Amino acid sequence: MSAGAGPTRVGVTAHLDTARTGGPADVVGLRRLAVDTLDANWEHDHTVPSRTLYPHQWSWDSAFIAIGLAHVRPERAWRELASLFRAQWADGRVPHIVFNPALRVGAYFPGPEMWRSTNAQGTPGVDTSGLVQPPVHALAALLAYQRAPDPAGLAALRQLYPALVAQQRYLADRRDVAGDGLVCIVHPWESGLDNSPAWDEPMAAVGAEAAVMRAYRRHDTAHADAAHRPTDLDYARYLAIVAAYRDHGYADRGLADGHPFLVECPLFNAAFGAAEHALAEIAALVGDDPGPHRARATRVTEALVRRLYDPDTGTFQPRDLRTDRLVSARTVLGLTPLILPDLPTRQADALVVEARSARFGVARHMERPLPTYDRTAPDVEPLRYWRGPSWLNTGWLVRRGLLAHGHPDLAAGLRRSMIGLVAGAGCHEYFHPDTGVGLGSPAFSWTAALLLDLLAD
Ligand code: 2M8
Repeated sequence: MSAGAGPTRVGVTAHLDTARTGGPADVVGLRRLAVDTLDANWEHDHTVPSRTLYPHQWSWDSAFIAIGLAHVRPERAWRELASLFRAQWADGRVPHIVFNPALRVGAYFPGPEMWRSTNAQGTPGVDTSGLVQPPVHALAALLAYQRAPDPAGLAALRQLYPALVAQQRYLADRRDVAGDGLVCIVHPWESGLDNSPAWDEPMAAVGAEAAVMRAYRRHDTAHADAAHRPTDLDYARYLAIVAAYRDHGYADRGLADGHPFLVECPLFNAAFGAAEHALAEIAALVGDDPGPHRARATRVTEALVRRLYDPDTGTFQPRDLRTDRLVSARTVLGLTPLILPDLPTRQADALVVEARSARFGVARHMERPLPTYDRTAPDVEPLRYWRGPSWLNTGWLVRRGLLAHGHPDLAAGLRRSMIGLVAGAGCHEYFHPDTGVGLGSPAFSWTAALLLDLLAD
């Protein structure tokens, strides 16, 4: 572990109490910390998620970051989104990583030499990955404008609108592998929750051996504790899936005929539907017709309920298209369809029950932070990345959903708990779901950005 990247040991009770005092000094200090973190991670036209672990530009990170920047540096919020969309491919896909050419080879693994994006059709002039991430960008653009509604913001929104529409069109036209109105992800990295237990079942079918990793040098384990990161076997499988997609020219035709990972993810599709709701509002602001966006949003919600809602467990589950079965692990992914304002009451109520259960513990006065995985599961791993720890972006999404469905008291509890995490441990990448100890990068951009948003609300 590199200097300064170690866990910060602060008792959860102490920092929740700090946040509960909520005095102006706390808020001023926290805001300062968040702004300093974002300033330190700013890189000419975008913000890196972390200087050490993730030194390039990441897609959904930039969306969350723009929401926070809008509170303090609105001009940067628009530059953040504009730089990401400059790397959009001709087919509309927004790549999940945009590589900074100024960085040395090996600054991140897997780098451009693995992706070889410029060999594919219709790619921009910069090296990128060929995958996508949850399309939270239209929502981010709308929120950025609402948080700083000035003429420059409106002009930026107008400029971004066609690119946001093209992003949705790519997902709808090229990634509806099952033809059921939902987007299929072709790699766990596309979910953003890379090694979530939700992917264990589909990943088990991907042929690879941990030994493959001896041929490569992982970058992440040089900067973070290997026990907190995905395993070598996970990485070997990640690379096998990247190679399969890349060698297919990143073409989406024929994916159903053998691509090793094909999954419909509830969070990804909730973001896809929320994007149409946001685009309807943006359309009204920029003088376009909101009607088609509203109609598409309705269809996405219907498809999510039809295909991914599991009435037996009362939550949403990913569907593995290779087996046509819902996966069984209960993760925070299942709660995120709450962000859809038109989610039917039956499903919304069931998700609130799930959120309040001992598995996730959302409450007016939360005893512990929201985990990313059922904390009662025998295989929960409180230190390992997306297999238990608490992350601010998933909490922020669930909180939005609770507000959208009339649960301000639960939303307030979740907000306090998230602010308490940062008050106690700093702008860490993720946090221990029992103790609140800070884990991963100690200066992580979306934690800082979403904290700013929570403080302002
Ligand atoms: C993590 O993912 C990257 C691969 O994309 C990695 O592990 O190297 C995830 O937490 C993802 O959600 C996030 O966007 C990215 C950068 O913060 O890091």
